[in-house]
Amino acid sequence: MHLYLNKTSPYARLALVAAHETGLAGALQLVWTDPWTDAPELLAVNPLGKVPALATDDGACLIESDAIVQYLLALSGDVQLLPAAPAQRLATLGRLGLARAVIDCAFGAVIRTRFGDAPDSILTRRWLAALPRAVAAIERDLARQAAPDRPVDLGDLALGVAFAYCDLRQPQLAWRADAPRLAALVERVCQRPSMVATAA
Ligand SMILES: N[C@@H](CCC(=O)N[C@@H](CS)C(=O)NCC(=O)O)C(=O)O
Repeated sequence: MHLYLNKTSPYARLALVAAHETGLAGALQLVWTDPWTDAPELLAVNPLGKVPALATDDGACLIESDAIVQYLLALSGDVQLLPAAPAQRLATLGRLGLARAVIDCAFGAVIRTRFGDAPDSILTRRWLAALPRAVAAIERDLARQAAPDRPVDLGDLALGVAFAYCDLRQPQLAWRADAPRLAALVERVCQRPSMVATAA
């Protein structure tokens, strides 16, 4: 299988982290590409020209990080990262959703500015203003739910990816100040081999 990705994409990183966590990293050939250049080989796999994109050995193409992660979980038979029991699944998906939303806002603000929007444009300000609220919600969620010795799941990995990206691209967020539980979780997640191997 070929995984098209670039170094700093948090979406691509989440897919690659899932590959490491499920033991499938060795089955992937990584194709490093700059999605903004519309490279024909990327467009052949993802007509939208975004990373990550996965091409299977029999020619199927899969786009969108969530879909790629789901496929890797199914392929590996992993049952821990996305627990089946409804209560646990709800908790995992809750963290995953918040993490994905943080990535969308943090990345969206970066990319709008990079492509010429004023840093104080309405959308950029809206997305950046959402980030501290998301941090507070995640901190409340962790206070309510998380058993400290709970196995790491997909929601936790996504939080690690999301806030590592914030550290890289939105350092002014200083999200650790009011979120000790989130800080501890991200610290723990970032020490995992999957995160170390995929650091930008
Ligand atoms: N919803 C997509 C987002 C992917 C995405 O926006 N990737 C960025 C890199 S971080 C990209 O390739 N952008 C190129 C473009 O939008 O043309 C996913 O979850 O995979």
